Amino acid sequence: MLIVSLIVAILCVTGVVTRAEDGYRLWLRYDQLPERMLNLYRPRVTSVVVPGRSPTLDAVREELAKGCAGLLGNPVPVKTEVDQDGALVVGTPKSSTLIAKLGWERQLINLGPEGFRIRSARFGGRSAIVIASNGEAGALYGAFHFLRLLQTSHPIDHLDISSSPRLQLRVLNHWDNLDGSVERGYAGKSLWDWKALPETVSPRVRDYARANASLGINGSVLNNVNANSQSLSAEYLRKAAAIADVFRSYGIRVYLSARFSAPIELGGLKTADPLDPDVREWWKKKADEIYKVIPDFGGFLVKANSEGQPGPRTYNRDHVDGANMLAAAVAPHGGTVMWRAFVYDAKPDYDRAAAAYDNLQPFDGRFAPNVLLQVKNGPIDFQPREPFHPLFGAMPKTPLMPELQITQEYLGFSNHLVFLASMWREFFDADTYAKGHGSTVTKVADGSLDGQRLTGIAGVANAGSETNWTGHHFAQSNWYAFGRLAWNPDLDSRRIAEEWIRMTLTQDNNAVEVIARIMLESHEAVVDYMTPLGLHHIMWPGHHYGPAPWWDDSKRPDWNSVYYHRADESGLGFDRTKTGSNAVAQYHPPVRDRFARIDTCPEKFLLWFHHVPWDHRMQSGRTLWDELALHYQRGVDWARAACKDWETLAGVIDPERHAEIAKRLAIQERDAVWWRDAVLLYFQGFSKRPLPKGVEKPQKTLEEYKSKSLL
Ligand code: GCV
Repeated sequence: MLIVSLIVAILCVTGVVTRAEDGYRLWLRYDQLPERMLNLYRPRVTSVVVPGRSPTLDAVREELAKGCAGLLGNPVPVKTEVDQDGALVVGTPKSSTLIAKLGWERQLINLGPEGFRIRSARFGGRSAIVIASNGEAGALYGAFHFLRLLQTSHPIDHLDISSSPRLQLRVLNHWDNLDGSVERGYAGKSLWDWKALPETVSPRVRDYARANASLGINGSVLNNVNANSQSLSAEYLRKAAAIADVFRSYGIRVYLSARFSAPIELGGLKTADPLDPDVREWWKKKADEIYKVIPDFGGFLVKANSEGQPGPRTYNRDHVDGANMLAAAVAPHGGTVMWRAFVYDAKPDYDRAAAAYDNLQPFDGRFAPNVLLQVKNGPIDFQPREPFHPLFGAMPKTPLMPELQITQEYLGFSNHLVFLASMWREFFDADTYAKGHGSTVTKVADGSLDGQRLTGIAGVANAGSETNWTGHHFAQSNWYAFGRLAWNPDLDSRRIAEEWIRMTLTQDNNAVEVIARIMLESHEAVVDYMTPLGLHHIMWPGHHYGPAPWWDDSKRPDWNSVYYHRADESGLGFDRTKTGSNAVAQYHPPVRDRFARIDTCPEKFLLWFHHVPWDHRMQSGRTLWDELALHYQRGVDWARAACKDWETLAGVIDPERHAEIAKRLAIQERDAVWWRDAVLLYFQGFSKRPLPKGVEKPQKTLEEYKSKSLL
């Protein structure tokens, strides 16, 4: 004990252990950098020069002064001119004559109002670093980018960086209810204290905006897609406006989820039929009212005719009628409508995976120009792994906006460490073959495949009222990764992980290596212990935590696990080929053909597309049953190893976060074992085969696993 205390004391003195941390500062900690970097940076960053006054320029100045001073461990004064080497000059050609004189107009125009240029320059013989943009938001993004360079120990002596976002609308979707609860939220209550608003706006709102701006996120939908009409009432609009007032300086627009039946509930109309002139007029007036209090309002997000929500089909109209009516209401103000494609009917013998495509694809080319179709990454519902949604590549005349889920509804809530960048990378890189080889989802999303004028991406937020924002400290990395990929969907997962680790956890090179490995392996590992080989939707119903492959009690067949895995004595998996639902036909031919043949279907999607005999020979030479069991065991082995690896980092990571993360890793290990045992015991009832060598005996009986959920 004495030795341990002594070691910790030495580490503290040498600065290896930082003070205890609660995670509130996210990746914007700005603690002093290691000595080796200070010597390099200090002479190059001596003052901050941000001419001009505006809320955004003030935010830039404040962030840089605070960030640089913290990182460099000495004051970095704010000045009005360049009077020594090492000035950081920031702004737009309008706000700064220094920048105007550089002659960068053309380059800055090409980068757009959100793009930026960071370059080493000289003013009157003095060395400086310029962060310039044609818009103030771009200057802010550039400032955060520069801070990231320092935070990640990037050389800064010969800077020449140009960057602009690949997608226009980079939006977080909050599934936050007006009573403060959050649907699928695992980090406390809503960030928005509706009761206290508009008089009181929590300081967290500003810190949330800063965090988003540091990534380039420029929109936030404040309320749940399962919307309450009240959010559009005059009272709640004033509350939303108070939030928008804080967001504005950080380049973030407020959006609202609109309940389609609001004209009835709020307006007292008899119908919400989108072709009814009174209904159209109501929405137009509502939009006018919103823009009066929120002049830069982004627009509406709509979940219509899905999971009990009202929509145009309630009135025998179609999705185009509904979306275009709302689009017409916000168009005069420059607003957009994000219409969700998450629509699936409960018809007999229907394949849910085919539903969104069947419902929406026929409308390609008919939506108004300010409508985006918001499509989940996969055809079912944010599963640990899904093939890409077949709508990507199937609607060339419609801007498609991917919807990713940052909150871990099906991925162990805020208890499991899963770095989602790897999963999203797989999605972005998927080749739709819509226009031949190389027609990746990225190109559909960034509009380059079909020449879209409007582009966007949405992430279902994982931030809540808990001090560290996301529950699990590592869940912060998924918010971070979403923002980075929204800016540049080509970014490499390792780079994102390493940036986040250095900014958030540690600068220790060995620790960065260990943590990056854990993060990069985590998605595959979680798939291994939850739903390997293409299994999906076998979670406990309702809350979706833990396994319940036996579930068959829900009133809708497609809310039952047995609907998805189709286990019987002959084998396992959902046949989506010609002999089954033929949902595979929704993909373009080379993809379709590869998925449709059992011998060419990637094994990670095998049970998604095929009902496979238990003795089917896998690429490894093993039978399906043995392979499946070994995947589950591999997931458990990884969870155990992650706990051990994490232990070795005590003394490198601050004790507070180290202990909290260790606790959650222990839960993850327990859950992985539970998943393995429950699923294998259940499927063994069909396969009638013994567990292969190397797979541990289950810890409980199947009945015990069935008797209560893991939560
Ligand atoms: C907001 C899934 C979730 C629901 C969610 C829905 C959606 O079904 O379980 O909580 O509702 O997706 O994306 O609309």
